[in-house]
Amino acid sequence: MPKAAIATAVGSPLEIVDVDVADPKAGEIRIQMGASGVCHSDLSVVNGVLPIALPAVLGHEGAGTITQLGEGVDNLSIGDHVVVSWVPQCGVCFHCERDEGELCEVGSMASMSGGLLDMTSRVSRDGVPVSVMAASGTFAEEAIIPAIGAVKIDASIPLTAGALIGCGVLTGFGAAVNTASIRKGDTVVVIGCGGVGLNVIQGAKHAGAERIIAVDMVDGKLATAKKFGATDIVNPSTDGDAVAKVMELTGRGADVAFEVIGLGATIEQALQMTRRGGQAVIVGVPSFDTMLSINPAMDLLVNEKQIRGCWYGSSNVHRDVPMLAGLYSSGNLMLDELMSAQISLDGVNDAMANMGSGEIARSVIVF
Ligand code: PAD
Ligand code: ZN
Repeated sequence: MPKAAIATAVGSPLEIVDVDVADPKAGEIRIQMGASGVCHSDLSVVNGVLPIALPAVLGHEGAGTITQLGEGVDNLSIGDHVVVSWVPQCGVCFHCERDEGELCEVGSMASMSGGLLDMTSRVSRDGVPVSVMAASGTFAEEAIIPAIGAVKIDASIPLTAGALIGCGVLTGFGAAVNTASIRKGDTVVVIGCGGVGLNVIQGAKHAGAERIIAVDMVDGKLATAKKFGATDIVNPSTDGDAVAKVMELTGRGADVAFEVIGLGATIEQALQMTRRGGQAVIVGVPSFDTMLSINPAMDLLVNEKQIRGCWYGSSNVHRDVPMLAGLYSSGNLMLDELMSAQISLDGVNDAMANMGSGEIARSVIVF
């Protein structure tokens, strides 16, 4: 029986248990998980910030090897290495046709349901169904996922690197390259320099940003941010108010400010740090009852600022995963540097507890 890390109640540590994983239905595949990153969104389920039906196998940043094909899957083969997409993308719905794959109608419903495309999960424990996070559930030795949620990568790419692409990189890099409108020479601010924020930084650099101001409360995170391309660093716990500091550094504010934490206060800061005519991009996931205090007349009208959300880096995974894997292969995407610790499935609770540490960018479970 495969082992999986499941959340049973909000506020309780994940339990490592044996689970049953049924055969893939039509249009699904079984994968043997090779690696899974530990993302803040997993911790947000444990904290109750992200509501999903429990018990549930957590994990949504994974890559593995296909071991079984459900009926009708003819574009993938047993033995293929695949990155798991936590929004399965059908390619033909209203949103996919408009290059908004991250909003795929079929995949979004599944992603929120705790199950797969038919809203049911293939995982159970002692006969009781167990949900899977985001149509994936990558904290498990085996998973059944929709075939449209799998993207083949070259076997030369380590599955650890593939896993990181699956959430943190697609989201962060995509926030800079797809969601935001960064122009060559722009000044950007990235508030929150964890696993996702570091990828916003490397994406912003790739998009041609000249000045990248990293904001974080932990010096170790800021030191890593510099390695990923930050040109300036601000630690509000020692440098004082982050908005004032960014204004002092930039004169008029940033062309684009990204919030990559998930707090109302820092989202408001991102908007305040944005220059007239600039853009604030929300990447961090706040609790669902968070409300903002913004001044529509001044900020949105007179100063013509834009505020927009970023779901999954506005990524078309079938296009962007191979593109990112290619950048990694050619030495133009830092993935090995992102993986600060390789752990076993048993270490997942410690990894979540250590997420705030300055030494950790991303912990990766290796199966
Ligand atoms: P992380 O815990 O690795 O990083 C968060 C960073 O924020 C850490 O470096 C903290 O030190 C820093 N931080 C916390 N509070 C403050 C503060 N008040 N001021 C400045 N810095 C602070 O998380 P992550 O990078 O894995 O995820 C970041 C967020 O992105 C989180 O909310 C997660 O749920 C969200 C996310 N969104 C999507 C999406 O599609 N939009 C996808 C994946 C993750
Ligand atoms: Zn994630």
